[in-house]
Amino acid sequence: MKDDPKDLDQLLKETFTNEFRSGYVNAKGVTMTDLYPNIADSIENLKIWDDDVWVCSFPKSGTTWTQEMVWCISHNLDFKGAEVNLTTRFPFLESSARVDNAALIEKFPELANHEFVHDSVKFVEDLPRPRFIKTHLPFQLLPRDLREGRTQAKIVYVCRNPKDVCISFYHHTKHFAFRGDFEQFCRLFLGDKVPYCPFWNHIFGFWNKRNDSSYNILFLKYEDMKSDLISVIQKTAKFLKNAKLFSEELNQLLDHLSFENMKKNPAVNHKSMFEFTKQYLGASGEAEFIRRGQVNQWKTVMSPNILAQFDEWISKNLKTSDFSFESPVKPNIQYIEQFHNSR
Ligand code: PPS
Repeated sequence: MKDDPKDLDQLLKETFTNEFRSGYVNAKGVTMTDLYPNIADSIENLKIWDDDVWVCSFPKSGTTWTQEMVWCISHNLDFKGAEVNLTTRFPFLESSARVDNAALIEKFPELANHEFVHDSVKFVEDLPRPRFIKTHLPFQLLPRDLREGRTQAKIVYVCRNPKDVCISFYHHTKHFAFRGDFEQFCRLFLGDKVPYCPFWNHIFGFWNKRNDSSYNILFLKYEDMKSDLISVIQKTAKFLKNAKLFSEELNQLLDHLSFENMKKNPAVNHKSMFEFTKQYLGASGEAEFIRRGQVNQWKTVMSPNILAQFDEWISKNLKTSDFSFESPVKPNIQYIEQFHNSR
Protein backbone atom coordinates (compact mmCIF):
# COMPACT_ATOMS: atom_id res chain seq x y z
CA MET A 1 0.00 0.00 0.00
CA LYS A 2 1.27 3.47 -0.93
CA ASP A 3 2.14 5.79 1.95
CA ASP A 4 0.57 9.21 2.30
CA PRO A 5 3.40 11.79 1.66
CA LYS A 6 2.37 13.64 4.84
CA ASP A 7 2.84 10.48 6.92
CA LEU A 8 6.25 10.02 5.30
CA ASP A 9 7.23 13.62 6.08
CA GLN A 10 6.37 12.90 9.68
CA LEU A 11 8.29 9.62 9.65
CA LEU A 12 11.33 11.38 8.17
CA LYS A 13 11.22 14.05 10.83
CA GLU A 14 10.88 11.50 13.61
CA THR A 15 13.55 9.11 12.42
CA PHE A 16 16.12 11.22 10.64
CA THR A 17 16.75 14.53 12.35
CA ASN A 18 19.12 15.36 15.17
CA GLU A 19 20.49 18.43 16.92
CA PHE A 20 22.61 19.30 13.86
CA ARG A 21 19.95 18.64 11.21
CA SER A 22 16.46 19.93 11.77
CA GLY A 23 14.59 18.92 8.64
CA TYR A 24 14.23 18.72 4.88
CA VAL A 25 13.13 20.83 1.96
CA ASN A 26 11.88 20.12 -1.52
CA ALA A 27 14.34 21.70 -3.98
CA LYS A 28 13.13 21.51 -7.60
CA GLY A 29 11.33 18.28 -6.71
CA VAL A 30 14.30 16.79 -4.81
CA THR A 31 14.42 15.97 -1.08
CA MET A 32 17.36 17.88 0.41
CA THR A 33 18.32 18.82 3.96
CA ASP A 34 17.07 22.22 5.10
CA LEU A 35 20.73 23.33 5.12
CA TYR A 36 20.96 23.00 1.35
CA PRO A 37 19.22 26.36 0.60
CA ASN A 38 22.14 28.09 2.39
CA ILE A 39 24.52 26.94 -0.35
CA ALA A 40 22.12 26.58 -3.29
CA ASP A 41 23.00 29.94 -4.86
CA SER A 42 26.73 29.49 -4.61
CA ILE A 43 26.37 26.05 -6.24
CA GLU A 44 24.13 27.45 -8.97
CA ASN A 45 26.68 30.18 -9.76
CA LEU A 46 29.83 28.10 -9.33
CA LYS A 47 32.40 28.84 -12.03
CA ILE A 48 32.96 25.71 -14.10
CA TRP A 49 36.25 25.09 -15.87
CA ASP A 50 36.63 23.09 -19.07
CA ASP A 51 39.17 20.83 -17.36
CA ASP A 52 36.92 20.00 -14.39
CA VAL A 53 36.25 16.33 -13.80
CA TRP A 54 33.02 15.55 -11.95
CA VAL A 55 31.86 12.27 -10.46
CA CYS A 56 28.10 12.40 -10.04
CA SER A 57 25.86 9.74 -8.52
CA PHE A 58 22.91 8.94 -6.33
CA PRO A 59 24.37 8.14 -2.85
CA LYS A 60 25.74 4.64 -2.24
CA SER A 61 26.10 3.80 -5.92
CA GLY A 62 29.87 3.24 -5.97
CA THR A 63 30.87 6.92 -5.95
CA THR A 64 34.05 6.46 -3.89
CA TRP A 65 35.16 3.52 -6.02
CA THR A 66 34.58 5.55 -9.18
CA GLN A 67 36.32 8.63 -7.75
CA GLU A 68 39.42 6.62 -6.91
CA MET A 69 39.46 5.03 -10.38
CA VAL A 70 39.02 8.42 -12.09
CA TRP A 71 41.64 10.13 -9.92
CA CYS A 72 44.24 7.41 -10.44
CA ILE A 73 43.72 7.28 -14.20
CA SER A 74 43.89 11.07 -14.46
CA HIS A 75 47.11 11.17 -12.40
CA ASN A 76 48.97 8.47 -14.30
CA LEU A 77 48.53 6.00 -11.44
CA ASP A 78 50.26 8.22 -8.88
CA PHE A 79 49.68 5.84 -5.97
CA LYS A 80 51.90 7.94 -3.71
CA GLY A 81 49.73 11.01 -4.40
CA ALA A 82 46.67 8.84 -3.79
CA GLU A 83 47.74 8.46 -0.15
CA VAL A 84 46.23 11.92 0.47
CA ASN A 85 42.66 11.62 1.74
CA LEU A 86 40.12 11.40 -1.08
CA THR A 87 38.03 14.10 0.61
CA THR A 88 40.92 16.52 -0.11
CA ARG A 89 41.83 15.24 -3.58
CA PHE A 90 38.24 14.85 -4.75
CA PRO A 91 35.97 16.85 -2.39
CA PHE A 92 32.23 16.54 -1.97
CA LEU A 93 30.63 19.74 -3.29
CA GLU A 94 27.59 19.97 -1.03
CA SER A 95 29.01 18.37 2.11
CA SER A 96 28.31 21.59 4.05
CA ALA A 97 24.61 20.80 3.70
CA ARG A 98 24.82 17.58 5.71
CA VAL A 99 24.97 19.05 9.20
CA ASP A 100 24.67 22.54 10.63
CA ASN A 101 28.34 23.56 10.88
CA ALA A 102 27.58 26.74 12.84
CA ALA A 103 25.71 24.76 15.51
CA LEU A 104 28.50 22.20 15.57
CA ILE A 105 31.17 24.85 16.12
CA GLU A 106 29.09 26.54 18.78
CA LYS A 107 28.96 23.30 20.73
CA PHE A 108 32.53 22.22 19.89
CA PRO A 109 34.64 25.38 19.34
CA GLU A 110 37.72 23.23 18.70
CA LEU A 111 36.14 22.23 15.36
CA ALA A 112 36.37 25.74 13.91
CA ASN A 113 39.21 24.79 11.54
CA HIS A 114 38.42 21.13 11.14
CA GLU A 115 38.58 19.77 7.56
CA PHE A 116 35.06 18.28 7.84
CA VAL A 117 33.56 21.55 9.02
CA HIS A 118 34.40 23.89 6.18
CA ASP A 119 32.48 25.72 3.46
CA SER A 120 32.55 22.91 0.93
CA VAL A 121 31.54 25.03 -2.06
CA LYS A 122 34.29 27.54 -1.35
CA PHE A 123 36.75 24.66 -0.94
CA VAL A 124 35.79 23.37 -4.40
CA GLU A 125 35.92 26.87 -5.86
CA ASP A 126 39.50 27.30 -4.65
CA LEU A 127 40.82 23.90 -5.72
CA PRO A 128 43.86 23.94 -7.99
CA ARG A 129 43.02 22.98 -11.57
CA PRO A 130 42.23 20.54 -12.93
CA ARG A 131 39.61 20.13 -10.22
CA PHE A 132 38.11 16.77 -9.25
CA ILE A 133 34.66 17.15 -7.73
CA LYS A 134 32.16 14.71 -6.24
CA THR A 135 28.46 15.50 -6.04
CA HIS A 136 25.25 13.61 -5.38
CA LEU A 137 23.15 16.43 -6.81
CA PRO A 138 20.71 15.37 -9.51
CA PHE A 139 21.01 16.98 -12.92
CA GLN A 140 18.52 19.78 -12.24
CA LEU A 141 20.51 21.00 -9.22
CA LEU A 142 23.95 21.04 -10.87
CA PRO A 143 25.70 24.41 -11.23
CA ARG A 144 24.07 26.37 -14.05
CA ASP A 145 26.98 26.31 -16.51
CA LEU A 146 27.42 22.57 -16.11
CA ARG A 147 23.69 21.91 -16.40
CA GLU A 148 23.31 24.07 -19.45
CA GLY A 149 26.20 22.42 -21.27
CA ARG A 150 28.27 25.59 -21.53
CA THR A 151 31.58 23.88 -20.79
CA GLN A 152 33.75 20.98 -21.83
CA ALA A 153 33.86 19.73 -18.23
CA LYS A 154 33.70 15.94 -17.95
CA ILE A 155 31.05 14.11 -15.95
CA VAL A 156 31.43 10.47 -14.93
CA TYR A 157 28.07 9.24 -13.66
CA VAL A 158 27.75 5.96 -11.79
CA CYS A 159 24.51 4.19 -10.91
CA ARG A 160 23.62 1.03 -9.01
CA ASN A 161 20.59 -1.20 -8.67
CA PRO A 162 18.17 0.65 -6.35
CA LYS A 163 17.58 -2.36 -4.11
CA ASP A 164 21.28 -2.56 -3.23
CA VAL A 165 21.49 1.24 -3.06
CA CYS A 166 18.67 1.27 -0.53
CA ILE A 167 20.35 -1.37 1.66
CA SER A 168 23.70 0.41 1.54
CA PHE A 169 22.05 3.79 2.20
CA TYR A 170 20.19 2.36 5.18
CA HIS A 171 23.41 1.12 6.80
CA HIS A 172 25.09 4.45 6.08
CA THR A 173 22.29 6.56 7.54
CA LYS A 174 21.89 4.16 10.45
CA HIS A 175 25.38 5.16 11.44
CA PHE A 176 24.63 8.87 10.93
CA ALA A 177 21.74 8.76 13.41
CA PHE A 178 18.78 7.33 11.45
CA ARG A 179 16.66 5.93 14.25
CA GLY A 180 14.11 3.97 12.26
CA ASP A 181 14.21 0.35 11.05
CA PHE A 182 14.94 -1.02 7.59
CA GLU A 183 11.29 -1.28 6.60
CA GLN A 184 10.73 2.37 7.49
CA PHE A 185 13.80 3.36 5.51
CA CYS A 186 12.45 1.46 2.46
CA ARG A 187 9.12 3.29 2.78
CA LEU A 188 10.93 6.64 2.82
CA PHE A 189 13.10 5.60 -0.12
CA LEU A 190 10.17 4.43 -2.26
CA GLY A 191 8.19 7.52 -1.24
CA ASP A 192 11.02 9.83 -2.47
CA LYS A 193 11.69 11.19 1.01
CA VAL A 194 15.29 10.14 1.51
CA PRO A 195 17.83 12.86 0.62
CA TYR A 196 18.51 13.12 -3.15
CA CYS A 197 15.32 11.20 -4.04
CA PRO A 198 13.48 10.68 -6.36
CA PHE A 199 15.90 7.94 -7.41
CA TRP A 200 14.68 7.62 -11.02
CA ASN A 201 14.82 11.34 -11.61
CA HIS A 202 18.50 11.11 -10.66
CA ILE A 203 19.30 8.28 -13.06
CA PHE A 204 17.27 9.59 -15.99
CA GLY A 205 18.61 13.15 -15.60
CA PHE A 206 22.06 11.90 -16.64
CA TRP A 207 21.03 8.90 -18.74
CA ASN A 208 18.93 11.05 -21.07
CA LYS A 209 21.85 13.43 -21.66
CA ARG A 210 24.61 10.87 -22.10
CA ASN A 211 24.64 11.06 -25.91
CA ASP A 212 23.90 14.78 -26.12
CA SER A 213 26.90 16.51 -27.72
CA SER A 214 26.46 19.58 -25.48
CA TYR A 215 27.75 17.44 -22.61
CA ASN A 216 30.69 15.17 -21.85
CA ILE A 217 29.04 12.36 -19.89
CA LEU A 218 30.34 8.86 -19.30
CA PHE A 219 27.58 6.68 -17.81
CA LEU A 220 28.78 3.75 -15.68
CA LYS A 221 27.09 1.01 -13.67
CA TYR A 222 28.32 -0.42 -10.36
CA GLU A 223 27.33 -3.90 -11.53
CA ASP A 224 29.65 -3.59 -14.57
CA MET A 225 32.49 -2.49 -12.31
CA LYS A 226 31.92 -5.65 -10.28
CA SER A 227 31.71 -8.00 -13.27
CA ASP A 228 34.28 -6.42 -15.59
CA LEU A 229 36.33 -3.67 -14.02
CA ILE A 230 38.91 -3.98 -16.77
CA SER A 231 36.51 -2.85 -19.48
CA VAL A 232 35.18 -0.05 -17.27
CA ILE A 233 38.72 1.17 -16.56
CA GLN A 234 39.59 1.13 -20.28
CA LYS A 235 36.39 2.95 -21.16
CA THR A 236 37.03 5.55 -18.46
CA ALA A 237 40.68 6.02 -19.47
CA LYS A 238 39.57 6.63 -23.05
CA PHE A 239 36.94 9.11 -21.91
CA LEU A 240 39.34 10.99 -19.64
CA LYS A 241 42.43 11.21 -21.75
CA ASN A 242 42.03 9.06 -24.76
CA ALA A 243 44.68 6.68 -23.52
CA LYS A 244 44.70 2.92 -23.15
CA LEU A 245 46.38 1.48 -20.09
CA PHE A 246 48.98 -1.22 -20.63
CA SER A 247 48.42 -4.53 -18.91
CA GLU A 248 51.09 -3.97 -16.24
CA GLU A 249 49.44 -0.65 -15.25
CA LEU A 250 46.02 -2.21 -15.48
CA ASN A 251 47.06 -4.92 -13.02
CA GLN A 252 48.35 -2.33 -10.55
CA LEU A 253 45.15 -0.32 -10.78
CA LEU A 254 42.94 -3.41 -10.45
CA ASP A 255 44.81 -4.32 -7.31
CA HIS A 256 44.51 -0.80 -5.92
CA LEU A 257 40.76 -0.70 -6.61
CA SER A 258 39.96 -4.17 -5.27
CA PHE A 259 37.38 -4.26 -2.50
CA GLU A 260 39.89 -5.72 -0.03
CA ASN A 261 42.51 -3.06 -0.69
CA MET A 262 40.06 -0.17 -0.69
CA LYS A 263 38.58 -1.43 2.57
CA LYS A 264 41.94 -1.16 4.31
CA ASN A 265 43.11 2.02 2.52
CA PRO A 266 42.71 4.93 5.00
CA ALA A 267 42.74 7.46 2.15
CA VAL A 268 39.45 6.13 0.76
CA ASN A 269 37.70 4.10 3.46
CA HIS A 270 36.31 7.22 5.22
CA LYS A 271 37.34 5.81 8.59
CA SER A 272 38.32 9.28 9.79
CA MET A 273 34.89 10.62 8.78
CA PHE A 274 33.14 7.82 10.66
CA GLU A 275 35.29 8.46 13.72
CA PHE A 276 34.47 12.15 13.47
CA THR A 277 30.72 11.52 13.34
CA LYS A 278 30.97 9.11 16.24
CA GLN A 279 32.85 11.62 18.36
CA TYR A 280 30.89 14.76 17.52
CA LEU A 281 27.49 13.75 16.14
CA GLY A 282 26.82 10.95 18.57
CA ALA A 283 26.76 8.36 15.79
CA SER A 284 26.81 4.82 17.07
CA GLY A 285 27.93 1.37 16.09
CA GLU A 286 31.00 -0.02 14.43
CA ALA A 287 29.86 1.01 10.97
CA GLU A 288 32.20 0.68 8.02
CA PHE A 289 31.94 2.75 4.89
CA ILE A 290 33.36 0.08 2.58
CA ARG A 291 31.03 -2.52 3.94
CA ARG A 292 30.05 -5.50 1.76
CA GLY A 293 30.55 -4.35 -1.83
CA GLN A 294 28.18 -6.95 -3.26
CA VAL A 295 25.71 -7.13 -6.09
CA ASN A 296 22.21 -8.50 -5.41
CA GLN A 297 22.52 -8.26 -1.66
CA TRP A 298 18.79 -7.61 -1.63
CA LYS A 299 18.15 -11.30 -2.34
CA THR A 300 19.08 -12.19 1.21
CA VAL A 301 17.99 -8.99 2.96
CA MET A 302 14.62 -7.85 1.63
CA SER A 303 11.35 -9.39 2.78
CA PRO A 304 8.90 -10.62 0.10
CA ASN A 305 6.61 -7.71 0.94
CA ILE A 306 9.31 -5.05 0.44
CA LEU A 307 10.59 -6.83 -2.66
CA ALA A 308 7.13 -6.79 -4.24
CA GLN A 309 6.91 -3.04 -3.65
CA PHE A 310 10.36 -2.48 -5.16
CA ASP A 311 9.58 -4.64 -8.19
CA GLU A 312 6.34 -2.81 -8.90
CA TRP A 313 8.05 0.57 -8.49
CA ILE A 314 10.97 -0.45 -10.76
CA SER A 315 8.80 -1.79 -13.56
CA LYS A 316 6.52 1.26 -13.41
CA ASN A 317 9.46 3.63 -13.69
CA LEU A 318 11.30 1.72 -16.39
CA LYS A 319 8.24 1.42 -18.61
CA THR A 320 8.88 4.70 -20.39
CA SER A 321 12.67 4.54 -20.57
CA ASP A 322 15.28 2.66 -22.59
CA PHE A 323 17.39 2.44 -19.41
CA SER A 324 18.01 -0.98 -17.91
CA PHE A 325 20.22 -2.39 -15.19
CA GLU A 326 21.02 -5.31 -17.49
CA SER A 327 24.42 -4.78 -18.97
CA PRO A 328 25.53 -5.53 -22.51
CA VAL A 329 29.13 -5.74 -21.23
CA LYS A 330 30.38 -9.33 -20.98
CA PRO A 331 33.10 -10.19 -18.46
CA ASN A 332 36.54 -10.32 -20.03
CA ILE A 333 37.10 -13.90 -18.82
CA GLN A 334 40.41 -14.45 -20.59
CA TYR A 335 41.97 -11.33 -19.08
CA ILE A 336 40.56 -12.02 -15.63
CA GLU A 337 42.12 -15.51 -15.69
CA GLN A 338 45.47 -14.09 -16.83
CA PHE A 339 45.30 -11.49 -14.08
CA HIS A 340 44.62 -13.99 -11.34
CA ASN A 341 47.22 -16.45 -12.63
CA SER A 342 49.88 -13.75 -12.70
CA ARG A 343 49.52 -12.85 -9.01
S1 PPS B 1 28.60 7.58 -0.80
O1 PPS B 1 28.58 7.77 0.68
O2 PPS B 1 27.27 7.87 -1.34
O3 PPS B 1 29.64 8.34 -1.47
O4 PPS B 1 28.87 6.01 -1.00
P1 PPS B 1 29.37 5.33 -2.35
O5 PPS B 1 30.83 5.41 -2.42
O6 PPS B 1 28.57 5.79 -3.50
O7 PPS B 1 28.95 3.80 -2.12
C1 PPS B 1 29.46 3.00 -1.09
C2 PPS B 1 29.23 1.56 -1.53
O8 PPS B 1 30.24 1.21 -2.51
C3 PPS B 1 30.92 0.04 -2.06
N1 PPS B 1 32.31 0.02 -2.53
C4 PPS B 1 32.84 -0.97 -3.26
N2 PPS B 1 32.26 -2.08 -3.78
C5 PPS B 1 33.08 -2.92 -4.47
N3 PPS B 1 34.40 -2.72 -4.66
C6 PPS B 1 35.01 -1.62 -4.15
N4 PPS B 1 36.31 -1.43 -4.35
C7 PPS B 1 34.21 -0.69 -3.43
N5 PPS B 1 34.46 0.49 -2.79
C8 PPS B 1 33.29 0.90 -2.26
C9 PPS B 1 30.83 0.15 -0.55
O9 PPS B 1 31.16 -1.06 0.08
C10 PPS B 1 29.38 0.58 -0.38
O10 PPS B 1 28.47 -0.48 -0.65
P2 PPS B 1 27.88 -1.49 0.46
O11 PPS B 1 26.81 -2.27 -0.24
O12 PPS B 1 27.35 -0.64 1.57
O13 PPS B 1 29.03 -2.35 0.87
